[in-house]
Amino acid sequence: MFENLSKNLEKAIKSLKGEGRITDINIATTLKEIRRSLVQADVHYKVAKQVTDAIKQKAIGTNIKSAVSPGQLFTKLVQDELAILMGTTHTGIRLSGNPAIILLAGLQGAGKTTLAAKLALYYKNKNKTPLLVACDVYRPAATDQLKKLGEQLGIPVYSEPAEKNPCIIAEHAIKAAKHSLADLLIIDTAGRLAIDEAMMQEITRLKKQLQPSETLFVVDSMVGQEAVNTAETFNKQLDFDGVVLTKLDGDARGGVALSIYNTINKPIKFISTGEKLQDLDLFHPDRMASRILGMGDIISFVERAEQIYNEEQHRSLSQKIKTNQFNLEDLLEQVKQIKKMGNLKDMMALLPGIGTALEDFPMEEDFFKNCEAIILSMTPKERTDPHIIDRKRKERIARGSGYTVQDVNHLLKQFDMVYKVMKKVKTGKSLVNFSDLYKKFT
Ligand SMILES: Nc1nc2c(ncn2[C@@H]2O[C@H](COP(=O)(O)OP(=O)(O)O)[C@@H](O)[C@H]2O)c(=O)[nH]1
Ligand SMILES: [Mg+2]
Repeated sequence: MFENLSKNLEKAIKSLKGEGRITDINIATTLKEIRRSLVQADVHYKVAKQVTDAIKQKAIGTNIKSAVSPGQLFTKLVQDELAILMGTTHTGIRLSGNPAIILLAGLQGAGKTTLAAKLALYYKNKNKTPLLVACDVYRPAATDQLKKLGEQLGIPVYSEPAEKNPCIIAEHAIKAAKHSLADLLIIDTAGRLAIDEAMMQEITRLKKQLQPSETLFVVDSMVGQEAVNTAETFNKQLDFDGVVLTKLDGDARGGVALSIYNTINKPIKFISTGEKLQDLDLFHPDRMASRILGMGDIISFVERAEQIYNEEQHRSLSQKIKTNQFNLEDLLEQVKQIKKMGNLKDMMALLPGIGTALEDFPMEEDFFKNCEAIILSMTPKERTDPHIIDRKRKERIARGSGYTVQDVNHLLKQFDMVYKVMKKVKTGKSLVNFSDLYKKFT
């Protein structure tokens, strides 16, 4: 996410690292580089200038304590300014009313239907009982898409194929929710390729009728500056509550995330970072800022991991890592858990330190498929003590799992690498114990 921006900002700040103190002169180049990085990321140059002016003012006025290098101080100042630009702190989602209603709006292809399903999953995991509502009445395929997603998640979808008025469908959906004891309606609506009057009227009517507790504007972050303009138009008409940025896993440059709050003064509430239904995070400006500066976003990682792991598992895993007893059985368990969390590389990127430690680690999806089958063909003894696996055992395991000896070797080599990373992490800042981490950062 925002790789170029991160790289450029890091480079800009690095150029300052050697300096003993901050002066007007020695930060001039760094500030220019920061401004340039922001503009390259598609941030309006006026906004970029505003950011660097603020950083300059604070930097010049700060006494550097001996414990902090100018580079560190500068990183902190840039981080703070980026966070301010994106809204400073997280703005919560309000779910009031019974059922509570979330209305989604945005152009076609923005990711509304996908988001509807992601939100339903997100709130189901928080013990809500969601009902998805198909109000895109123009394309039958849109209802099918939502139904398929609902089926996948085991979450009901309300639709009326014969009804062409989304306001009526929504009204019936409220009755259906009350009847089925659903306490959260998530309403997927129709978008157009570009803004048009009919679409605006329809969504405005829906909002007026439903009085949702959250009206979210969904926008594709890869569209760049144009997305900010679209948000402005929607906001004028609809006065929505917050923004959801989608497709941040793509090659979005970051401009939308950095400019949208500044332009329309509405908070970004969620970010969607992949096609998998788990790829949804609450948006925290401060965390995003530290992530952009390559400092990782541990808290989001922990939050997602927390949905999957339980305390007991944390404890026994971290104990094993501490005592170097992490074995293939644990790896198998980890692989299963990681699969549930979504894309592993993305998850790892959230971790400072681990992200770079695992950079050269070949984590193809195939590895995980092979991994499960191969480990399952091992005896318990082999799983806890992989060193005993000799050529003969490898042949047996290969036969049993339907893979080749080469595959078994590959897996064992990978395990060895994971083992080494675990040891490294253990001796470093111990980032693997999720529960400790969570306590530390919240
Ligand atoms: N990579 C990626 N693809 C996404 C994301 N959100 C949605 N998509 C894809 O974008 C396309 C359009 O999404 P859809 O939900 O149908 O958009 P809608 O027209 O607004 O309902 C689909 O192919 C989705 O799979 C995301 O966060 N990352
Ligand atoms: Mg749709």
